[in-house]
Amino acid sequence: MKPLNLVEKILKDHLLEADELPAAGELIKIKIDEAFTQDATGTMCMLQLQAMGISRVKPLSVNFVDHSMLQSGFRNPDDHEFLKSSAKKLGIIFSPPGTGICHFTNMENFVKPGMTGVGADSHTVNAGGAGAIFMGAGGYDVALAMATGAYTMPMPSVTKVNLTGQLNKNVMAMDVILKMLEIVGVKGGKGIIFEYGGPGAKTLSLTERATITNMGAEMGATTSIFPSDENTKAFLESRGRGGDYQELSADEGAEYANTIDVNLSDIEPLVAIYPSPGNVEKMKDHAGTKIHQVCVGSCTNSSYEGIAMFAEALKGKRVVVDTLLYPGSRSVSMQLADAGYLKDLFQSGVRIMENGCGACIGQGGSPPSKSITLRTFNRNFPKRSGTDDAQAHLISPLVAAASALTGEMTVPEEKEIKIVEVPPVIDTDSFIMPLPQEEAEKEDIVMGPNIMLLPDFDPLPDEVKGEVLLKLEDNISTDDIQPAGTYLPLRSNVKEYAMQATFRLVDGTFAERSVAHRDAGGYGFIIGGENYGQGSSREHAALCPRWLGIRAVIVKTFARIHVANLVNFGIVPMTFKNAADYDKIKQGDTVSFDATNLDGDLALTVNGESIPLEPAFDKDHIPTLKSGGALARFKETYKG
Ligand code: MIC
Ligand code: SF4
Repeated sequence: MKPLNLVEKILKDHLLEADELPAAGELIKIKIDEAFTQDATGTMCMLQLQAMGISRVKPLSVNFVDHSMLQSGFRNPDDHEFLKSSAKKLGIIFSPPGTGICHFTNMENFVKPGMTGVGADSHTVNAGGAGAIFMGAGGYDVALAMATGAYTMPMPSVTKVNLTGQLNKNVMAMDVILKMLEIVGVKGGKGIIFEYGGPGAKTLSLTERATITNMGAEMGATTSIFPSDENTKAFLESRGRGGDYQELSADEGAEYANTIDVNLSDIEPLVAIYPSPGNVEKMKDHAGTKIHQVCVGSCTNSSYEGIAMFAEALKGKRVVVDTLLYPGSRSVSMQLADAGYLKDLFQSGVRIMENGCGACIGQGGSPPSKSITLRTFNRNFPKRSGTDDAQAHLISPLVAAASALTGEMTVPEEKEIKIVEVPPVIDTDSFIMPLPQEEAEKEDIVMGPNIMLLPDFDPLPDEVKGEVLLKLEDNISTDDIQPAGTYLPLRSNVKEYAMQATFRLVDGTFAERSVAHRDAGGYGFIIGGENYGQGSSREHAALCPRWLGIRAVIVKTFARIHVANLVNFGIVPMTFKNAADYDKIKQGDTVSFDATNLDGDLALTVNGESIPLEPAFDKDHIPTLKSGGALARFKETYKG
């Protein structure tokens, strides 16, 4: 038998409707062992399950609350109630606010080696640290996975990352993934699963591995994975889950599409300079730059071990800039307390914040105007911090500690740091379990006044004609399209979220112009450059533009999750056959395309010229596009 790599083994084990794995790029349908949402994407997901008429989910499912926790007003708490009551009724576990960041809490409690999963959040890939294949997806795709236990995606190719050597004392897992970003870039991971291995992998703990797989999202990768070995076992056993362990690795002689060699011993402290996780530079080249704030946490760097290293580096000294800490979970916070670190951190002047996403998604913790903030987070896109003219650079917890003490970007000293070893605190009591089916039938779903039912969208016309409402550059992120931060309380209300936020930070007139164009019978177009839609999985970045009348997005290249979301909301995603044609189109141009045969040659007519296009959708998605979106198509075809 042909030796298989780890990705092939797990995918083969989960194949539905086929016996063999397809070639890279072809669609693959797999069984899903776990599906989850978080609050900022979850309410849409629950609305979609309602619209689908689903009364009970199939795979293990969890609704986490970790993003929208400021609760300044009724909207966030109403969303939480909606998620809790939906969970109870539909058979979903509910993780209430304060329990922890979805990816972190998921790893602590639910992920097992060899599992497959989808989550309505791009950093779902975090779970790859435990030898599982987990992917970020839009809310509709997660709702579908909850309803059917299946997920369809383009078969990725597998790149081996061969790790050798060992981390230096002032270098952390964060620096490893920054190194990968330096090598691969923010779009180089598209269509790829990175399979880590080699002797260096054995030197990394499970939480260090998760830091690395987590930020695979920033390379645009489908996901990343580490083998399951003694370190995986140690993590699971420490959480009373030894029975969930199985050893998993690639077969001897397994093949890979590509190999990247990384010697851990060669890595030095790195930093991703604002405004992209891909702008990786050496910390030492920035040493001495004045900073104004330090934030530690996020799903990337909020483990007990990471925070304990941070606390040890600060011990007995005082931070000189505003320093905020967001632990990954209640369990991590309790472990920090048991070890005495909470007191140490308070004594060092650190602000201990809630176990949640917090400043990472602009829920408080914004830096001052024109300042520099250092963050152990995974994204530093423009304006994401909530302060338009502040710059966020991404760093490891050790760089965070060294810099918080000096008020300048500082390379940490190379010295041994020993952390206090205390056992993790098991926190399964925080979860609210679903009701048994009979009781669930009597349960009502609670929907506050801000929660708007999903709009019905019309089918695609044969001739799509209208105006180019926006022309954009390369690397437009979903934070540019549909900002989060202060707009998060609007996640359950498509109309308000679209009118108040869509492209608001890029062009404040977009929403009003689009509605006027839509109401006059026009179909809106957006033109963009490379890697359009990078970043989060938020389907609102497709849903809200669709509500505003956008029917086609034409760019040089798309990011993976966003293109799936566009299809799900009936927006036709296409790319230029010749990238140079991008220059022939201006904002305000009247354009059209013939959508009668989406399987044939596609072209955009602009100023009397025909510009050839390529579909960015798969042939199988044509019926969805024609029906006006995935929900409409589901209702037409689903047999239960
Ligand atoms: C993010 O980090 O951008 C988010 C907020 O977690 C998103 C999900 C969302 O927009 O709700 C993500 O990464 O998918
Ligand atoms: Fe939350 Fe930030 Fe992680 Fe997104 S990247 S899930 S906002 S901690």
